[in-house]
Amino acid sequence: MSRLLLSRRRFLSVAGAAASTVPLAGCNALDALLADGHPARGLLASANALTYRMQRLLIPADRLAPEFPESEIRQGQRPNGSTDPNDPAYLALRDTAFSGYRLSVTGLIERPQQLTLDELRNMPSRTQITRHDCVEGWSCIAKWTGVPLASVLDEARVKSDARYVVFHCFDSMSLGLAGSVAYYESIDMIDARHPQTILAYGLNGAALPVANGAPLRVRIERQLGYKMAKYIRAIEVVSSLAPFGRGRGGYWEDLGYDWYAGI
Ligand SMILES: Nc1nc2c(c(=O)[nH]1)N[C@H]1C(S)=C(S)[C@@H](COP(=O)(O)O)O[C@H]1N2
Ligand SMILES: [Mo]
Repeated sequence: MSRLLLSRRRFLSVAGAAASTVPLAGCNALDALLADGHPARGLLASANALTYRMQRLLIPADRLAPEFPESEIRQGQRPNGSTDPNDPAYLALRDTAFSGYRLSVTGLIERPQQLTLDELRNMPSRTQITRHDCVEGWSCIAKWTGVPLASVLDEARVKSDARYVVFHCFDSMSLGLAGSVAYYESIDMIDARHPQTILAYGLNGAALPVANGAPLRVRIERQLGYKMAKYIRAIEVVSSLAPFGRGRGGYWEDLGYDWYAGI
């Protein structure tokens, strides 16, 4: 048994070493190596596909990320990325304490939903104290409260051809001269149904602050920080990621980050 575990770890670290040719540039920095058309790109993309397949193959789908006692919460959750969106639709909702907010759930489901915050808060909730790891090299332990994404998906009745859940956000990100695009992210159905994957509306015992993604942000505890979309406007269940952005599954992925950011 221990031999099996050892070789599994070894195997993962080999897969990880291949994938880690992707430099861990910060959330704010991009590397020319990752630019479109660079020959390293295809290699990096296939290293990520390998990591993804290996982790999915070798790690049980429902393995939990570590959870911590209250005493480990040393500071507030450090806000990062967008912290104060100024998109008009967002500002209008924020100014009314999000009373007009509706989470739209669409795509490959039988029952499209428009959920208010009260409806989300009235569903069974989960609270977890977990560590958030950002590619910039910092981490934070915080307590998150929200509704399991699996419950929302069950209400919506997911169709059998569903493969991914896409999160559409309110905040737009600058692409320099190319203008701006809305932040978006995506995960597979395994992470979507993972018991610790929650749509969080609470942080450290209070309402989720604007800086951390109010009114709703996702927690995907076995992946890196950039996967955890804040300011969620809509959830779309899909069979392909090709139609969104540049087709790589997320704002940062379209700029070169790994789609599968498993930790
Ligand atoms: N909508 C949106 N979600 C986002 C981001 C963002 O800029 N916009 N930044 C990501 C990154 S890089 C990190 S580390 C976390 C930061 O979450 P926090 O502000 O609660 O620490 O949110 C992620 N989700
Ligand atoms: Mo991050």
